[in-house]
Amino acid sequence: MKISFAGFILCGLMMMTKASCDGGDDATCDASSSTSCGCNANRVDVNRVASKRVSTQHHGASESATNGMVFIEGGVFTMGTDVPVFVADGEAPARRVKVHDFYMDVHEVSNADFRRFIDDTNYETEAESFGNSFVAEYYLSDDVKADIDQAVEAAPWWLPVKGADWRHPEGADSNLEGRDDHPVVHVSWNDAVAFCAWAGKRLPTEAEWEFACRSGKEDRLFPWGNKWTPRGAFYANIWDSGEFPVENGALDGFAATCPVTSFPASDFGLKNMVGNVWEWTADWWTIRHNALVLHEDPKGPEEGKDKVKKGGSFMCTKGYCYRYRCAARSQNTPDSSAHNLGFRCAADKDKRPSYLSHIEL
Ligand SMILES: [Cu+2]
Repeated sequence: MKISFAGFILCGLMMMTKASCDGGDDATCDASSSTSCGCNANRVDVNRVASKRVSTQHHGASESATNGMVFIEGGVFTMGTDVPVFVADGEAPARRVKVHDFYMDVHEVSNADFRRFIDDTNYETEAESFGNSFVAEYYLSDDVKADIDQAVEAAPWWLPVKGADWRHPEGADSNLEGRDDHPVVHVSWNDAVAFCAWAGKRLPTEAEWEFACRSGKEDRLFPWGNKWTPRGAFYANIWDSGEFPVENGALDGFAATCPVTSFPASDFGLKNMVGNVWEWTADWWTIRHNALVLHEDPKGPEEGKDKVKKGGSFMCTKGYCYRYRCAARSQNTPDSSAHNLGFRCAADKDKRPSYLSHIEL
């Protein structure tokens, strides 16, 4: 069985730093807690990644095979923040960034969309080939939990669950019934790249993603502003109440994923940019940024170990993992997959495939 436990050792260590972030003002969360496993569950043996890629040729995608996209007019914006919550995540410094026009998926890629890709290509996701993926204990049945090895049981809430993959989000005894319009999860960065290529799209760069998230607003935490629930309304799906990771109040209506069509769209017409599931971006991870120059369509480092993910997920909580902000970021190895990690695609202005009309799910 190919399960790597190193990630859990990391998680275990990070657990010990949890207290520094709990309960208090998040702006004081110290650097050591920034890689908390609330956000990360990495595969460690990255060697297996390169062997499996589908053809990047776009074949068979039809009008109904993809989410709708919105045209996003480029511009200059402030990326990152000078008031970082997680210093070690490289949220700071704020720097001026220019992005050119592009298209962005309105929604996170849904299970229905992903199924079209699989039916068309017979692509096998990395979670399927590894035979497991990461799910938090809170979401598992007793049967599934009983089947998890002792060594893992002793670790924190992220568990490598046998048989967990995009069709079985909570392990072998789960399925997608009633969740066609939920975001696909347990997709690695490599899987996401394969899907986007099939759809004639690509992953957004981190800069594009954050520009899209901010939807024209400067110096705001969320796509809609600074208040989490303006006038008492919910705009996104996080672990909003209850003691993480054992009690989930789900005041926003969802303890796990929600339909990708849920909640109001941003001023740019995008849904669930923060919360619901983490979204892969194209960029390699770095925490070093130069605030002295204007960056034009930055694409991140040439190489790296981890890929950047943005937006936070249904598992993010303010007291523990306040990463459902546009400036927040986290990282995973490109072969990693998890219950709260999905993606959406972007496309170049001049490469917009003809079938990408505005289709609502
Ligand atoms: Cu988080």
